[in-house]
Amino acid sequence: MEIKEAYDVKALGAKLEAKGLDLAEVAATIVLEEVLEWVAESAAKSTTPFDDIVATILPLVKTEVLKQIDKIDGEAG
Ligand SMILES: [Ca+2]
Repeated sequence: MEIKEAYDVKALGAKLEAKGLDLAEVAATIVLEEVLEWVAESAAKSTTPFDDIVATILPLVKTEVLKQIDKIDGEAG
């Protein structure tokens, strides 16, 4: 992709993507992992037992959301 204007971030993204650096999916995966870890740690520290129940299904949630994240670039993997 040719740069049409100075410091065209979209063009840079396309160049990186062409080299296999899928930033959108990578970033989304990092955010998901950190958020789920944060929720699990919070559930363990909080006094309410209800979020502990939610925490037990987080691995399942993670699997499902990762499938959706993989669709961001329209390609498997
Ligand atoms: Ca993908």
